[in-house]
Amino acid sequence: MTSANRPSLGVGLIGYAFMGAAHSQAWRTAPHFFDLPLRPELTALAGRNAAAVTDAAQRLGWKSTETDWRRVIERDDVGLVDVCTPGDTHAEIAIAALEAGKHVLCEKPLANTVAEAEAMADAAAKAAAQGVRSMVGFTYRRVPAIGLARKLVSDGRIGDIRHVRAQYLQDWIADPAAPMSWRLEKDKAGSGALGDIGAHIVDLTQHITGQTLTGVSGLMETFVKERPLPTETGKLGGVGGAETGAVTVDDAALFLGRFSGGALASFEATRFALGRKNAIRIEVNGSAGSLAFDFEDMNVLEFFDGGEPAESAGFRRILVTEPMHPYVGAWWPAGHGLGYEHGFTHQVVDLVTAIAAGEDPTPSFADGLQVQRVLDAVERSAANNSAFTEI
Ligand code: SOE
Repeated sequence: MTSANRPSLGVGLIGYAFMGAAHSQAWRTAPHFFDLPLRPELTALAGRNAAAVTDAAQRLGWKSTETDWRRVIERDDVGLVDVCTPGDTHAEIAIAALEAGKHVLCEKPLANTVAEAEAMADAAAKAAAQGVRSMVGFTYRRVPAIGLARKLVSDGRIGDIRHVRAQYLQDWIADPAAPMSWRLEKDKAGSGALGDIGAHIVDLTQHITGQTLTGVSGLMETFVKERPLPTETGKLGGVGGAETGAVTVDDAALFLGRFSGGALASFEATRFALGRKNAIRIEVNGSAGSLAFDFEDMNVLEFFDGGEPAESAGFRRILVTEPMHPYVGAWWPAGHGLGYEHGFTHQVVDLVTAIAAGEDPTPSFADGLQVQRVLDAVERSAANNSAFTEI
């Protein structure tokens, strides 16, 4: 069968800002580089402002628009709903879509509260029994170097894991004049650095190690409590005016954790690490070796093999661009490298492949709920003088 006569999968995307644009390019690109069992159609894009959503649909390649997400779910030509809205609407949209028999891809963090995430995971389990699939968008799992890190751990190359050290460092609001955005409002985002970027390093470290966090001790801070209201919005940030609004989420969240296999972990999620733009740094130390990753050098994984003679042992830089590395064979010759957007494309590939195979993709809504429980435990710990809080 040629890709043109594969069965189609109509996609309805809700939201078209930063994440909507990233998902749009993934839906457009995936079938051109990967041999997908279903042919994604960019069927409908939803947003509340008719003129803005029409403009976005033209730019991003969507065939039609809706101004009410409910209409997308009602459409017979939509088989999958992709939720790229702020967290306060994830539960309502995703549950309605699953109940209508639509597969769902939902941006991270899964929800704003554990209760919402539980309701979503319940809806996903009921839908799965009817063959309806769901996935939460922890897209960095699909960076080839992260896939290789997970493989090296599961192949035993690191041995028993003793330490996990994870940081997600950004600086886009380090300037107190940086304007308000929905990401700084608790009602819309649930939490700040903790949920937006801390959620990624919780998911990534659990994914790489194959273990889960069992307890945490946290510290959270909001350094700038009042910011200019935006007169213009950008992908992140924008332009501030004279009026101000209250920041109701954390600017930084730090926590210690214990993993189910006995490893001790430290986590740091901040939007105030001046000069660090999107530095996801993960280091794992085991009894047989160590691994280190930094997203700002995302095509590289560092590996220290503890079995090598001390005289010549040292961290080696593995350029993760060989055709046998995860996903890489579909792209460019060795050494040419991938970027941020490729993780989203790989996410579409894995989701569509699972749907066609009648399998549940990962990370599931249950995985998203487990991350939500970690975030909630960090918040409770921070509110209780960093008391160790079980998950
Ligand atoms: C903003 O902090 C953000 O866009 C996150 O929301 C994304 O999940 C992350 O990939 C990049 O930073």
